[in-house]
Amino acid sequence: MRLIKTLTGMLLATAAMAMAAGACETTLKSSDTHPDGYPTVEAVKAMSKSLEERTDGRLCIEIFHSAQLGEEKDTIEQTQFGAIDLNRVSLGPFNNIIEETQIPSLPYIFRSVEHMHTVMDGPIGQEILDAFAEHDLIGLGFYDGGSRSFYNKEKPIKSMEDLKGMKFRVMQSDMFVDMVSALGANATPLPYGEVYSSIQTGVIDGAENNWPSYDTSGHFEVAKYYTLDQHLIVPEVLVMSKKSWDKLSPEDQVAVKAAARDSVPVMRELWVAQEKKSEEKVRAAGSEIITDIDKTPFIEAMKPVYEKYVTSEKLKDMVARIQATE
Ligand code: GTR
Repeated sequence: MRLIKTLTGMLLATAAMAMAAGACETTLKSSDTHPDGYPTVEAVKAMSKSLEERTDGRLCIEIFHSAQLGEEKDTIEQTQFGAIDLNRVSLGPFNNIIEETQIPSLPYIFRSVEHMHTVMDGPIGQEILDAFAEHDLIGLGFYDGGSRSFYNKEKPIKSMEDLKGMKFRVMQSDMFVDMVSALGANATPLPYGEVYSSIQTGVIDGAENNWPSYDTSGHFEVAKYYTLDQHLIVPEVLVMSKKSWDKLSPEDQVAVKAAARDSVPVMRELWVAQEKKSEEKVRAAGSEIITDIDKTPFIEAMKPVYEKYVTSEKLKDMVARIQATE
């Protein structure tokens, strides 16, 4: 009797330890380029918790943050092959693969973050998520990426004139290369992890990103002039490998979608707080923030980008519907 009691006690203790470690029957592997604590990473942790609850412990997620599984472009390929189950990425690196993702990535397409939310939470967002299916991926939901602006190490940029001839890193998307060219500057597409040293060594003068990335990447240390021209409000996306998806029961597929949905409000709340925290940090560290900038010439300069990328009737219609969304 005593032996049984001891054994039962040991089993319970092991189970408790396993629960504490977040163990579950099947652990899905998820990638993120950002460090632990970043809103996207924390949101996927919230998703894991919800998923574990919704599936009675059948599924949970382990997050490989800080680009442990590679840079975004490579991890997208690995997700398509099924070597990575889940991936949290910007829509930018999908632009060359899935044309629908170019639309919410167009410069100045959204009037505000609220406008972006209304569009991406509605039927247009769903059409874009559905477009992933033809590319061995399942689109699960959108996260926020704030608005992206230029920063550089040379000088305060106060107008489009000041951008002339400067070299900026962009995400690996042809459309972003054209966007920078249309502004009179030169673009170099590079993986995120190479930006810091490329600015430091002068391969590029700067890059463009949102407050939290400008902060947590440390780019503010090497590029102190940040001009809030807000040329992009690119949503971020959470995708699952179609290969991993197909292994799940229909019931668990429903749970994955629901858990992803549960994580969106968590992400949005964390995002707002992080933007504020990052802004305070980089200002205190001595970054010079240029807010007084006329965006009109920037918006006008984007016409050739729209002409080059918004070509089919389907994409033109999507742009028109976004512009008509209140
Ligand atoms: C960040 C985004 C990342 C990555 C990075 C970049 O804002 O959250 O997913 O795309 O920008 O510029 O590569």
